[in-house]
Amino acid sequence: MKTTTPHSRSFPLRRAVASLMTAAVFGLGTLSASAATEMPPFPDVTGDVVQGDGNDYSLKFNIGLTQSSAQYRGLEYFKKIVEQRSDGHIQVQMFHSAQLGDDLQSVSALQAGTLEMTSPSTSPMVSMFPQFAVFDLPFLFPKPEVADQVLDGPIGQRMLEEASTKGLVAIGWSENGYRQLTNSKRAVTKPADLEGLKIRTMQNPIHLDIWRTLGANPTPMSFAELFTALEQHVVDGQENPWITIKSSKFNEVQQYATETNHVYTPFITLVSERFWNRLPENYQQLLRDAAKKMGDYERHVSRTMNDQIKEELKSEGMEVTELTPEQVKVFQDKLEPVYADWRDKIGGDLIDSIRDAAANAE
Ligand code: KDG
Repeated sequence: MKTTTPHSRSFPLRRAVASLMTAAVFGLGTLSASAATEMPPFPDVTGDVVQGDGNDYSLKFNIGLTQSSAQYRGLEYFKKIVEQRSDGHIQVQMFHSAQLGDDLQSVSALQAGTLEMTSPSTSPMVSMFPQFAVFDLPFLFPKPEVADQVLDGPIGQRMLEEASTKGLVAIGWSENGYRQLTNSKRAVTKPADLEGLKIRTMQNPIHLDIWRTLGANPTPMSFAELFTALEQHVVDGQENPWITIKSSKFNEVQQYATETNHVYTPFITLVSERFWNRLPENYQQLLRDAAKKMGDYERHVSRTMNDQIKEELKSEGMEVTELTPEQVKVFQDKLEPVYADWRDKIGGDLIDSIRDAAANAE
């Protein structure tokens, strides 16, 4: 187990000055994480201009994470592809930080036809699509390649088809990522350290089950309310990927982090069926192509940034605990009952097919 706490508390001021200077030099838009850690460059937009029906279309795409997230970077690339390959006949307006609502509000807005696109986490949508719960099982995806195999393979394709209902059209996957625990009370190296800690979870029954089984006191809450709840100590901790901890500034209200990698969360790219049905087929295919390219690039950004950002969080004063394989095993063993609880509801075949994929990827 490794613990690092190198820096003094005056860091935010020095950092702000440094970022301002960097932003001045490179004229970068956002002043947050990207100033410190460069996002991989956008791939060139390839493919011919797609013929439409002569009409112009504008689509609003709303996400819950900030402008400094890998998700927003992916969305910027999506906008480039769609606008360039539609020769400007489709205009994409980007909204971040739940400006037009959180995940569930955005999904409802798609169904109502007041919003055209969004990319929620699968976790809050388990009540609508129970099969998504498989992604919330702890330690099911030992490495990102297994997630890619599942999402880009028959299982992922079938889930997109099954989720293309209830006023929604599901056209692609991207990555929220591997989740890490943070809290404001103490370093956590074993389940016993979670005793009495109030942990915020996504609005998802398996995540509640996970943290209850580990001995913590879980509270479901929308992501849009999380920073304030941490800042006001309504909850002691939360769990999200490193890039979200940084881009949402959780490290400014959380002193301790434990690298648990306990769940891999995907984003699913959704379109309002009302908007979709107005589009000519060529433009429907263009959105599918762009969603695929956005997903591939966004995963690349997320994975490229992950370790860099963990090191940055350490250098910014966060006490990061990196568990040994033996310590991870203690969490895994403690969570085995979660599999027993959810196997039948999710479907043993689906779980076993992913476990097989994981075993073959070893
Ligand atoms: O829109 C952001 C959400 O997708 C959110 O679910 C992110 O991982 C998340 C969380 O913890 O809520």
